Amino acid sequence: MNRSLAFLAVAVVITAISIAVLLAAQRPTPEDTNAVAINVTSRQWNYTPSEIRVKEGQTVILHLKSIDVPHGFAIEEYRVNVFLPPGETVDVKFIANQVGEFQYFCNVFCGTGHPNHKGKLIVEK
Ligand SMILES: [Cu+2]
Repeated sequence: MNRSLAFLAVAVVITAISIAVLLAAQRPTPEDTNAVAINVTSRQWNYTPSEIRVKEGQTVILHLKSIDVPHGFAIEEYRVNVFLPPGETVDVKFIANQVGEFQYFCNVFCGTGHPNHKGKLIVEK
């Protein structure tokens, strides 16, 4: 009896920990109304969308996905630099606190069109 109660208690604790870990591992979601989430697809040799326009101060969440070969995604001014394994979604989050136009580009050699694999982030006042 005591043994099964102990077993039950352990099972409950393990379940609770598992749920907590799963919740913590979930992708970031817009936690304020000032946040914007954008799906970005990467392929040889462009990003869709090729232009991202946000407002100064917005929290920007990008859900990045390569649909063919390994690519990268970088925005130097925002210290964004991630690797995109094909088929996986990689999330990036930053606050658009610099106004202007910034290039996002692929920094993983992905074929002959690699040098032109880029897009534009526009942060407006
Ligand atoms: Cu690329």
